[in-house]
Amino acid sequence: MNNRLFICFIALFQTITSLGAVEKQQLNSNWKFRQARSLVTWHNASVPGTVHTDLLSNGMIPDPFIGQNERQVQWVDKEDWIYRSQFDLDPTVAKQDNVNLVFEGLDTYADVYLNDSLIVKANNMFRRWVSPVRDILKPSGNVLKIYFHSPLKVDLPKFEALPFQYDCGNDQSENGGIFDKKVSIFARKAGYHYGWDWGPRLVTSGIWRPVYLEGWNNAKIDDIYVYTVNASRKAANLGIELSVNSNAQSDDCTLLIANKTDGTLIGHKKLSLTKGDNRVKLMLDIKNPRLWWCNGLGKPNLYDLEFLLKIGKDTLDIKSKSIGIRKIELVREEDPDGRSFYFKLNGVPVFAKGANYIPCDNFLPRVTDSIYARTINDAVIANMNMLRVWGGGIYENDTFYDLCDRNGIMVWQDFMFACSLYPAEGEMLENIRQEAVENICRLRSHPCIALWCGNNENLEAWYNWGWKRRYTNQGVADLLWKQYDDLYHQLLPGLVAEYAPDAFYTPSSPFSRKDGSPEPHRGDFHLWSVWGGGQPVDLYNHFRSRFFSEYGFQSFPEYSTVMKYAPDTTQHYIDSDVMLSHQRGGATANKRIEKYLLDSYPRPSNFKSFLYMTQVLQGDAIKTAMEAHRRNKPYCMGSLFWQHNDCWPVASWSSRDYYGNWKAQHYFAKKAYRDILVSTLMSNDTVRVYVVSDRQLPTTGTLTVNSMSHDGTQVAKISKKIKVEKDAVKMIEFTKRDLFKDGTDASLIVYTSFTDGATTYDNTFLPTEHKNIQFLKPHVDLTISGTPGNYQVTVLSTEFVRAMCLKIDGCDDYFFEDNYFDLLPGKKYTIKLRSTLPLETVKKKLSWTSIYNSTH
Ligand code: BMA
Repeated sequence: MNNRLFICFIALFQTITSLGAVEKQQLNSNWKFRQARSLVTWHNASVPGTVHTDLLSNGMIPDPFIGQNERQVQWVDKEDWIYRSQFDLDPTVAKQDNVNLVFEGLDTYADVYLNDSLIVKANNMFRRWVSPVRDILKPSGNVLKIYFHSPLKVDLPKFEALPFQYDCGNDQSENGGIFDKKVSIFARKAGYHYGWDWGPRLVTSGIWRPVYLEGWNNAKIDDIYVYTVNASRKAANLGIELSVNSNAQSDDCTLLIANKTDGTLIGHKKLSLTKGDNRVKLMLDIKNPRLWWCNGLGKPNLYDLEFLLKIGKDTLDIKSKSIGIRKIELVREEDPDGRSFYFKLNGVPVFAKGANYIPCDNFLPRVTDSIYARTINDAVIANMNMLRVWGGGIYENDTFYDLCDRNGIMVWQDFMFACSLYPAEGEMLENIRQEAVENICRLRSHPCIALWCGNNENLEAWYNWGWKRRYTNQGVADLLWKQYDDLYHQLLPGLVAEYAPDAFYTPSSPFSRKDGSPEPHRGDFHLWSVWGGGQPVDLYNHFRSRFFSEYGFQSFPEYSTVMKYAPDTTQHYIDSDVMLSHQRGGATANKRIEKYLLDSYPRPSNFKSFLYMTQVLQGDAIKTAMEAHRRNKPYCMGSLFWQHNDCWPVASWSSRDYYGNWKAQHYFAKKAYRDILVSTLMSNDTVRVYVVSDRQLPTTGTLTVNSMSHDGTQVAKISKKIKVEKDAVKMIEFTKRDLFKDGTDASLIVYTSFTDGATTYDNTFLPTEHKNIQFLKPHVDLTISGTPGNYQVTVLSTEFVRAMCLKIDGCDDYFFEDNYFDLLPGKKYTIKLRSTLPLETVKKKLSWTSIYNSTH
């Protein structure tokens, strides 16, 4: 380390506060809004916010998430709205030579006036809007006014003008009262706002991200891009590119880069700036770097860097950035099986374990940092290493990616196009180009970003959903394909290559080749034959693909959640109006859940039990898939189920409901995604037990297979010492006779466990369908100990308890570390319970159910 530079750097830091870095003035307060047509009445508004949430907090609309209220608010998107705020200029900002007004996000068609000058005409919610306003600002009494045009009114004429329709099946235009006029594809706005098969139609408008003034003198750092050129455990080579905006020509500039943690200077460069935008490039060598690893493979090490821009002795700007040193590659190689699709992190092939992610709310500004933190933490504790930010939502907030960086969650990032064709030409294509450049630049330094993907299922729709054939007019079909090709095969990959050359791009998900249907042996695949196609869950055991980027199964949320949207208990049956309006997967979806359930499980005894049973059904189905995918490693290298979260309370494919409650599926994922999985599969007379290891070293341990009856009578117990190679699958075969002796399948449980001495991994396997099993009435001893924040619940039963589910009735503030677990006869099990409730309350309100209890 260079001592002279270090001292100079410390000196710089000491003077920094007194020097003019970029000054910010937040403009998120003091807002009012009104319907454009109502000329007089202004109401209080929140920024960031939406028209809907402002109407709601002013008591002007009912809560659209309750009952069928969504229907009563459909007028909102047909109106224009005006937002207005008055502010005095901060003297610190007033002193600056340059002042920009920055909107981090405007949803969507918005004319912005500052002191009556029109300064922005926004038309894309995914872009930032920056406008130089130094000359328009006054010291006091500035008026900022935003006119939001109804997205429907703007886009309907575009629809009417076309002789054909763009396919966009998820747009619930009928619910919006505009018949089949699907206009969502004309707006660069989150697709799910127009409704989806898990979401309501709530087409928002508003200042959905923060707004502020930023002022600076001379020069400021606009953007910092840090990427890993090479990384090994011994040395890393980083590329750094800065955009610096300068007022004037200057030859006396310096850029300093410091490691904030220890104050060391790790890079510096003399610069000569020209007026306007400057690109500054440099390389950094880091010895013995602490590499960024994903959850499960190592620590997600980050370096907190500080970038200082100086002219002569004055510091002009200072910016911080946390970076991770890592290489992520998407490996697409021809091989004897077809074509691979897997990720390599720092040279290590990674089996991707995770889920698809949608926005956490229909009203995006309501997603607080703590909701983001919980959402990512729930991925981490379920042993996930990847989330896919799906293309019908948004490019997420910075907080989301910061959390993924810090927690080792790799992000598969879709561009915001899903299940639709888009008019990608002319101004729209240019608008998309800007959107893509901005978002690539915003996200490109995040170590979590693993892949950019052009769209969700648009190619599949073209070839497999009959879209190509539907356009019988050849001219129209050619035009649509040209637009598809221009966007996903020309524009977006070109922009990724230009602005994030270290990143990987895939044109669509699923994808095998440009000009054909997705093929499971040649790329990523969405498996919807189970659920959508009505095929039995067992198909998951046999259907192979190189990477499952989607598969899913629906359930209802738990009773406490249903009570929030359906407080009227007369609505508690699956065909009721409210239950149907909180099910967007099609008219038959609730029936489909019921059919799958009754085909394989005993009949639940009441509505509450039914909700619970659908979660067990869903959990069992997705567990089957997760385990099958992992058993198929390395042919298959990824399993991302649909979906990690909900945007409102609803029956859906989510593993956690809108309120963050874990469904059975999330608990099952936590187990199925551990670094070692023990999984059993039976066919004819053979029982195969697989031990799947994601560890990077060989593991030796004891595998035990224990078959017993539901009252605990042991039938057979076989233990073996085995060695599982690193990152490999070991299979051990038994005959049915070995394990079951003369017992019948229906009366047995197969309990498998693998222990390496320190940790035990286990699983239960029931050799026959639930509906054919005579579950015994469980006699459970339950004790609770501990103090608020840290309770232990111990359960012991003389009979096997399938999918034991603990709840604290009427309370929200609790989390069981494990739930919906199988309790073996005679085996004590202690579960940690996090809750701030007093012990007495926990004791009084703790209840449990199981398959037996829910069906008798
Ligand atoms: C997928 C997604 C979504 C959809 C989900 C459930 O294919 O891409 O568009 O919501 O299935 O049907």
